[in-house]
Amino acid sequence: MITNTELEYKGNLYPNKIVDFRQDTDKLYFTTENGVILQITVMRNSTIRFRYATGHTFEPDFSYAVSENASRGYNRLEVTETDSEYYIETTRVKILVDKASLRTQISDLEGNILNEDEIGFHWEENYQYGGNTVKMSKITQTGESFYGMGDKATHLNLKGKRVNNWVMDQYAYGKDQEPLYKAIPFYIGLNKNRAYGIFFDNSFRSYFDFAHERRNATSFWADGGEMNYYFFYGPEMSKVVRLYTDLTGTPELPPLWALGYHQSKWSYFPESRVKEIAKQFRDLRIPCDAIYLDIDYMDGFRCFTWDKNHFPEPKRMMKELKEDGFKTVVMIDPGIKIDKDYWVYREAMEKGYFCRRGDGPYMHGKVWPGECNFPDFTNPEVREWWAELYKEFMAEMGVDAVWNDMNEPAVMEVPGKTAPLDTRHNFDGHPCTHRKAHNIYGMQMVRATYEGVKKYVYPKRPFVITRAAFSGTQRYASTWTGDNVATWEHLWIANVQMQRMCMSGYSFVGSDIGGFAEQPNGELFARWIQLGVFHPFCRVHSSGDHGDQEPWSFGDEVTDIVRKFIELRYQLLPYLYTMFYKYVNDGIPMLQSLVHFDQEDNQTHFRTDEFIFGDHILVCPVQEPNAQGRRMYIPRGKWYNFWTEEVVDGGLEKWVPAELDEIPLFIKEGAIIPKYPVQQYVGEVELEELVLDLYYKEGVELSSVYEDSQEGFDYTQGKYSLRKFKLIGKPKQLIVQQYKDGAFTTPYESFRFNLHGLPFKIVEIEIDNEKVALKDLKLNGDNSLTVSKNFTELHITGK
Ligand code: MIG
Repeated sequence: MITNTELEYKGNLYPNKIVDFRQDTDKLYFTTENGVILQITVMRNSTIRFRYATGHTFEPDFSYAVSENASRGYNRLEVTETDSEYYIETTRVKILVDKASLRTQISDLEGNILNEDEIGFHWEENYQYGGNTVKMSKITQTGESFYGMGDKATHLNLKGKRVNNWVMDQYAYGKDQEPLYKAIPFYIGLNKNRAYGIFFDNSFRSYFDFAHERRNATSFWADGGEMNYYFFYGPEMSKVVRLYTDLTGTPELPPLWALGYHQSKWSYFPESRVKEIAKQFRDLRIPCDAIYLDIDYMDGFRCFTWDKNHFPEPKRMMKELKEDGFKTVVMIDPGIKIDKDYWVYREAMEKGYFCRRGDGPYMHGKVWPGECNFPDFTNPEVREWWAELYKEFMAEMGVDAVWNDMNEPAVMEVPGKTAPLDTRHNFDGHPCTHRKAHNIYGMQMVRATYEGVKKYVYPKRPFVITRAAFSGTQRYASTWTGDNVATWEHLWIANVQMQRMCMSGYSFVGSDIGGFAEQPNGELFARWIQLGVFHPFCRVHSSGDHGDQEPWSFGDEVTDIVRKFIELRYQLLPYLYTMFYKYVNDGIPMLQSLVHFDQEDNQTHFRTDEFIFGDHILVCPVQEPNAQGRRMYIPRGKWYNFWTEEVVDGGLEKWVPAELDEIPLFIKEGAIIPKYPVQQYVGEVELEELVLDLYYKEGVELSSVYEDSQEGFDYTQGKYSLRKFKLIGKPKQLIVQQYKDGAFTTPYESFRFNLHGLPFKIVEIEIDNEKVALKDLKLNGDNSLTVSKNFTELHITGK
């Protein structure tokens, strides 16, 4: 028997033939006979937006992901028409729209196909919730590879995988587990040395299939909303990443201390324990800039309160920590304890700021404080209120920074471990249920936190950390990869996740070094620290029930190794800060996977372990126990082994020794690496010189150093110092040119050049056309010389 319901179900629906075309400046509208409208917007020469409506109507155009500061503008937009197709051309791409099917095909101007609809846009009506399941399928090219997608704990190259985006608290997740804490629906395709990117700006649960279900098709779809995606063209992968990052934004520069080493635990309390940890760092001379207070500092897990027994005088405690060079970072969760005597709860109730269920009652759920209500951070008024809650903490008590946890939101003991799907949200004036708001809920929470922290730590810079994130969250906060495990496999996962996040526009990221759940042995902890000091955010954090996880918890040998690597990080701070500056200003990822570094070399397409820290340092973690080294791929070019100074020719796999106190580390030839002295915390030591480790190369190489006052906002008024160095190496001569920009005066007067790999003996030195007698030079031993920081051209001649 055929029932009515079965008759109504229409299955997949497809656009049919185009009956109308209209252009409105940069927007082109193609309407089909059956009421589908394709809107193509030329955002930039290489950034094109595709948006599809069914039933002749678009939703209001609104996005949490796209940055207000995204660049716009193009140099050419031409539309032509044949009997069967429309063609749209910019200076970089050509888009074909098929009149009979609405399918599109994008090629470069030489006609090489970059990306092509297979079935293209199609949809299914959603009878339960209304709206559509919106779908897109593209042809997968033979040899095509896929990258990106945020925090997926799987092979860097996504070909053959299916993933989905629904931010989730995933305690002790495993390799390939899906979904995790972040939703970043952005991928990069690479085929025949041409890279493009697709960002599906849809906050509903979304799915991506990279030639998994069908070998020749890549598809993506979402449970609701619109088919709304941006296409970016390279051909360089680095350009695709920059275009995506420009669209979704970058953060401001953090205070430099945020790039130091941070120590956390669930939880350090009472005050005496916090002090004891801090003292150990100083006694053992292990640099550390921040100490974290997890949920137990609160009074009964009530946000914005203190447990008076464990922390009787938080203001004094934080002041004393500060005097000793420690910043205090405290946790704030979204769940507000239902307690009529608790002011935050009362205020939110009075103002109607808590989320409600479909039929009206408040949404409640159990978290650490017991039964809680949850503020609707998608309401701008709620965000303003939340920001103000930080006033006392930051401005009066002296809290330095905040981490937001559990903001997926994570809810205990309920199916789905989050808010029920009928929970209602304001969505900045576009009311909806949790189905649409879930993936951006944590982002809006941390956005409000960022606004509050920024306002009340002023004139200092805000530093905020979030666990949940959607595309664009990088504008507000740094992030960590959640509750990982102290296993070797998780060391592999951490390495892949950091690279993937960096490729997905989100560079300020780190893992819980050593693992959150369970306990590492000394060897695993040492190997993880060696990797973690090369991650943009560097913090040890672990759960309370699995033993101690401080640098000194694993015996003297490991303590020394940990100190050595944390010291190296502090020496590299100017290099790391320059990486951050480039990320903020140009969208350049702080870590580059090898495929991002050299996409022309097919050998890089399936590599996961090796990566480039910034643009000149090659790192490859040791990821198994009892290793005395490992095989790794050295990318093309010449590289100096950091430990031995031996020069190797890349483009090959190589065994690299690395006992427990070393990690395979290489410096690209020609690099000039700036270094600060070891300090116990940022700002401890007055800088007397800037060390520049120069690695000779025959040929030309560019390096730069960005500096400013490390805190505050002077840098936005031109008070920064950007030095660009051009190294020109010849068989018997080395030339270094310096171009300086910005009005910041660095505290030191001179550079100390350490010249590595110089193939000649120095006989003459000229600075800005003046010969310097060798006897007048401050030569600090072999090939190390001190030069005024103001030079513009240095000639070192040899024989
Ligand atoms: O349900 O605050 O990922 O870093 O230590 C666990 C306690 C809640 C999860 C976070 C973790 C944090 C822990 N939190």
